[in-house]
Amino acid sequence: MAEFETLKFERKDNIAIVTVNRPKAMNALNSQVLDELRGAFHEIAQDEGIRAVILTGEGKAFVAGADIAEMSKLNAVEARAFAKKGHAVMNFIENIEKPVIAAVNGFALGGGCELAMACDIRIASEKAKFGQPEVGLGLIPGFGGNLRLPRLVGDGMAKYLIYSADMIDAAEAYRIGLVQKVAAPEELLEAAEKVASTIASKAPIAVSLAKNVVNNGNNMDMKSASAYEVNSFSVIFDSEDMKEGTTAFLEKRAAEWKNK
Ligand code: CO8
Repeated sequence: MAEFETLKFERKDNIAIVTVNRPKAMNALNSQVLDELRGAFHEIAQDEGIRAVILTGEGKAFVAGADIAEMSKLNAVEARAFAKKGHAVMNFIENIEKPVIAAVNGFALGGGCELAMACDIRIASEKAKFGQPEVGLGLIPGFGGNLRLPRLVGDGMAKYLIYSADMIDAAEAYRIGLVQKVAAPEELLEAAEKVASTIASKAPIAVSLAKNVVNNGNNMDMKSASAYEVNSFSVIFDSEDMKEGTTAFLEKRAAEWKNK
């Protein structure tokens, strides 16, 4: 596995665990972290043995945003390049054909909340805090927050959070549907690993196809999305794993997946 300066990249059986590791700067996303995240997720995308991914942060923060020190010096052309780099990373994570779980251990602010939202599922520590503080800095969200937050929690709540820059705790994030589970801080990774292993025990080809249909379906009108689901559903009937899953059920035994 590749080595990184700002990330820890580990493997536990068929689960990859990526930890943003810049705790002195609250894991803020500078260009190097964004480049390394892209590198790690490219490696994960190509590794057939990895069935699920956990993304977390070292120390008090998940990620406390884009790096304000780096950003404060940018002109418009450089800011565009930085925003494009951030979007490329978020889009890559969002569309990688493996489930990605954010284990939000602490502050997920600005670009950090945007990074968590690019993941498929968010599990939060009771200590986690979420927010889009950009307007308080004279900025607007720039790594997809204006786009993903309304899709996850609805326009009204997203606008409230973005315009007010209010920070919310894990319980409120759960209440509004921004996170799917809350765990005690010391049990967060265990909770994320449990969800990751449950998903990893299902047919990988089916999980990745479901991800593809949910993601693409979200960006289509209902009629096109319906046709897309019908076609995707039928394609899987030519997979070995569909035959294995249904046969194993009928033979009352556990399925053995081949990812084919
Ligand atoms: N960028 C750079 N450094 C940071 C960041 C950040 N986002 N957050 C924290 N740090 C640094 C602090 O400057 C401090 O450094 P030092 O020790 O050298 O003084 C160190 O991390 C520790 O932070 P604090 O002392 O502030 O720790 P606290 O526990 O008191 O507070 C907070 C923790 C609440 C997380 C606080 O640090 C904070 O409010 N951070 C900033 C949060 C924020 O505003 N994030 C949004 C940034 S903007 C953004 O993400 C836009 C995304 C789109 C970009 C588009 C590009 C064009």
